[in-house]
Amino acid sequence: MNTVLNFFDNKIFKSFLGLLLKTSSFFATSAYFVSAYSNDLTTRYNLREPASVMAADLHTVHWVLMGICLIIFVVVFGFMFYSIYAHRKSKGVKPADFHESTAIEIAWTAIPLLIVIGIGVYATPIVMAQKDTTNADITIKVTGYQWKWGYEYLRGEGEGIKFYQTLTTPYEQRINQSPKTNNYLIEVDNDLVVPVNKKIRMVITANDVIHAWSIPAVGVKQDAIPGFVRDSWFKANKVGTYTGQCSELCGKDHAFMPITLKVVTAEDYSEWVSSQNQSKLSTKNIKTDFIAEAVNVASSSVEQEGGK
Ligand SMILES: [Cu+2]
Repeated sequence: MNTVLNFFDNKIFKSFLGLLLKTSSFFATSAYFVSAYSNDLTTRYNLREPASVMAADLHTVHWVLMGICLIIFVVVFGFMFYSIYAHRKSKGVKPADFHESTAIEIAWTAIPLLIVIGIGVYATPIVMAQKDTTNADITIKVTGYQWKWGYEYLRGEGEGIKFYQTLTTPYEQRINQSPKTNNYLIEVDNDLVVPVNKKIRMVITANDVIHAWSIPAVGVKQDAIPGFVRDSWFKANKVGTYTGQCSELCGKDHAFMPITLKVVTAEDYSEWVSSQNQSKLSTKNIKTDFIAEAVNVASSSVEQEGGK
């Protein structure tokens, strides 16, 4: 025990503490960490700008944990490099000789354990909140296919709407035969449209292999597993278009099945729903027209054949 007390009292430890203070104040005042903490960095370096409370919470957890990791990193490596430098053999330093210090062993078991428990207590409520899919305003089933997404509005306003979401970036852009646009590999034929400030429950599954449905801006990432149904939810609090990618390696076109979520106002959403229902009716009409036409052609050709 005495060794430990002497250790904390000695010159090396004190100068190490000084070095530690200097390093941490450098990091604390650096523009990078200030802007990272206030989430002002461009999305190029930071996480996507949050568009839901859940995503904002996840950002905070991310930066708090990064902070804890940084402190541990600076303490451990700072101590190590300082010791190596200040007590080098060429200065004639004799290594200290002490073994089996109960106090130190208890400390290096208890401190990490407390850190881990602390992180658990802090992060668990946020993880649990991600699983709470009750009281949703709209329920949408999403199915992963090689290599596109299928959507089906199961409950709430828009019930019955069904469509596929496929990449529209031309193949020529992928093979560098035409210039790439800003929406390269994130543009799709049909956006997933949802109203702002409504709880959307996503029922997630797959048809062939494991995919993962993810929109970072609203804080959702969930594996889509064939034969299983998983669910997740989000409540976007900003109107806008948010993109994501299939996040589970699913085959040769894994990189070419983006997800595009369009968050609109309640009025725009109602308008979208009625336009979808209209187009569904008209495709039904086209289908019936087409069948009638085919029957006509067939019967007329039969008549002609018969006439010969
Ligand atoms: Cu996939």
